[in-house]
This record gives sequence, structure tokens and C-alpha cells, in this order.
Amino acid sequence: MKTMSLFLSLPFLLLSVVTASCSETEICENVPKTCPVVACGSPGNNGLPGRDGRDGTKGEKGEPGQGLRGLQGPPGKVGPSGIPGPLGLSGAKGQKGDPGVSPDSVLAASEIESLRSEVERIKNWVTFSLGRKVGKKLFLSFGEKMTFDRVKALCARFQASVATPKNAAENAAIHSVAKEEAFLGITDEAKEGEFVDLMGIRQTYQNWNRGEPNNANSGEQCVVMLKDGKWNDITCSDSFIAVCEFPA
Ligand code: FUC
Ligand code: CA
Repeated sequence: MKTMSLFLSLPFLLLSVVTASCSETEICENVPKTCPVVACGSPGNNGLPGRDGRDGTKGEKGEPGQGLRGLQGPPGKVGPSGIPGPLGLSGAKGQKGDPGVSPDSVLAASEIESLRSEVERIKNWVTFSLGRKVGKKLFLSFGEKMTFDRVKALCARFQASVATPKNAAENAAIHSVAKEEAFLGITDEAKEGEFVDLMGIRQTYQNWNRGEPNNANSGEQCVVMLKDGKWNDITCSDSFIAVCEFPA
């Protein structure tokens, strides 16, 4: 602001020089009457610069800068899943199925009834002549002697299991069908001295002969029914007759 005020005072300074160069006679005739007589005297000294002016109004906003643009940031988090869409269209119709079983290959109800009664008669005859029924169990014996593994396999072939007396009545029934020493479905193979059935359930009913089980020669993990119905622990690889129990 000080510089500006010096500039403004420059014409005034020049005017002062011109005024100083004119002679008193010439100039004073052309000077307007408003000019006081004292003005024609020698010019006074320049005054002191004026005070600073007030700040101007704020300028308009400038153009954006031209710096380099920053790198793009990473993608934002995945938004929540949308609501399920509407049901799709039905699929294409499948191929025609195979023809049904012809009626002549299906047994008539009367034929089924006739077979059922014949099976019943045979079961009764077998039970009466060879087996013994106690509660829901039917015991049947096979005369041929075989090892314990073979007895298990034979009974399984008939969807039966090795005879396992769970009470005195069952023990008596097995005794009556077995004409010789027969294997029972009881072992202590898993733990010596702990006799369990073939399902691994502890055998609570027991009918040991005097002095048994003795695990003779430390090699007796199977059980046989003796001729008097008492039990003896015996070697599994020895051979005895098979008695199986069937659901009845
Ligand atoms: C008794 C039984 C044995 C074996 C032997 C011949 O010692 O305890 O298991 O039968 O006789
Ligand atoms: Ca024994």
C-alpha cells in the first residue's frame, strides 16, 4: 500500500516541476483566476504519503489444481445377500416307464394263503419231531460234529444263532435236542474268565459242571453242554455237535 501511494503522488510531483520552470510574468497571465496568487510562489515540499487504503473484496474461486490423481483404493466389503428369486419353471416330462408286472406272475391271495399254511405245517412237524420251542425261541440240532467257527457259520446260514440258554427252561430245551455234547453260544475269548454271549453281553445264567470253568491248559475259551446238561469250558477248535436257536 505504501508503493501505491508513492505512484499516485508521482503526477503531482511532475506538476510541481513544470510549475517551478515557468517565469513569473508569462505564466501568471494564463493562470486561471481561481489560482491564488500565493500558488505562483515557489512550490512547497511534498506531503507525507496517505494512509493505507482498505482491503479489496474477496476474489472468485480459482481453477482446480493440476497435481497427479491418486491410485484407486481397494474394493469395499461384500454387501448382504439378496432375497431368494422366484421358483423356476417345471422340468421336462420324463420318459415313459417300463410296463408293470403282468398279472400271471403275481401270486393270487389264495395261493399265498396255501403256501403260508404249508410252511406252517412243515415248521410244526420239524419242531415237533426235531426241535424244542421255549417262549420265542426254537432250538434245533445238527448231528454232525464241527469246530465252533463252523457251528457259527452253519447257524448263520439259516438266519439263526448258536444256542445260548438264558434260563433253566432254555437249558432244558437245548439238552433235550442235543443227543451229544454240543457247543453253546458263550465264550470268554475277549477276557479270560468273563463269559459273554455272541452279542458280547455278560452271561448271567450259568450251569457249570463241578470244577468248571477251569480253563484247562490255559486254552479253553468255548463252552459245551455235557450229556447231563451241565457246562464245561473247552477248546474252540475241538469238534462238537451244533444246536442253533431260531426266532419262533
Ligand atoms: C476236564 C475239563 C476240560 C477237559 C478235560 C478232558 O479237565 O475241565 O475242559 O474236558 O476234562
Ligand atoms: Ca474245562
